[in-house]
Amino acid sequence: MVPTYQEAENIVRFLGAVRAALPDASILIVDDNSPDGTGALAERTAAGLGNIRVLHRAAKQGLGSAYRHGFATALDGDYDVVVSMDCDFSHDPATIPLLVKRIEQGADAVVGSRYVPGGGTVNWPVHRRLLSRWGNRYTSGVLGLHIHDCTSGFRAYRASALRAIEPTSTAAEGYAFLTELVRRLIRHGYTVVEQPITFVDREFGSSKMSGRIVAESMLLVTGWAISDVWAKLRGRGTESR
Ligand SMILES: Nc1nc2c(ncn2[C@@H]2O[C@H](COP(=O)(O)OP(=O)(O)O)[C@@H](O)[C@H]2O)c(=O)[nH]1
Ligand SMILES: [Mg+2]
Repeated sequence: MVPTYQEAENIVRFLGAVRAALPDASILIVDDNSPDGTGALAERTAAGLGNIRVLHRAAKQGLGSAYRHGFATALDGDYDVVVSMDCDFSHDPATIPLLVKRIEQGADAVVGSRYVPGGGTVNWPVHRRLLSRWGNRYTSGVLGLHIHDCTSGFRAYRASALRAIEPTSTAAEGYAFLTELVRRLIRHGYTVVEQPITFVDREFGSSKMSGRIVAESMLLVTGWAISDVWAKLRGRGTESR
């Protein structure tokens, strides 16, 4: 499941690379009517490669919304594992089999992680690196999660676990959506593991990240942390009564 917006320079090569990495996988593209024609290019490539579906949405509605739509569509199908990733080659298609293998070995979800030994980022501007590294430190710290890269979109999920946490009932517009899924998986008692990845900044096209998305993530994460503390206090209160 791959959200795309303005990825005309990447989409054709990307679809070929995913097909080469995992020939039997069905590919789902969720495109928000990219003005550069990404959706049409995906359709044309799909006609050649087969087993690729393209969801065409009317307009840019944000990453969270694209993920909700894409996951709902994927979960409607009869799949055992759902993989999500970006289209800009920051996530190496050759790594997909490693993520899937860890699900086969027993994990319920696998997060491709930049912030565990063996993982890293290449060519990312220093402000993005700092923001991501410290944003993730804050997130896992205040939410008490053992995952070091809660905002990585390169993941594999056991379909039954993804279905159980109801991704469509989330609300975030940006990458806080990804943090929310990790939080829900762990709260449901699912096994979430990290697979080290090297995240390489895109060569073509541009990032759609914005200050608004960063602010949303900070606010949501802080709100969840406060509600955790509140729930704990109330829990204690009940016990002592
Ligand atoms: N459908 C859809 N895809 C999006 C949207 N925003 C970003 N994407 C895609 O989501 C992935 C990650 O976005 P990107 O801009 O590379 O984020 P960054 O890696 O954090 O800078 C890429 O495949 C984008 O094309 C959106 O509003 N709608
Ligand atoms: Mg990117």
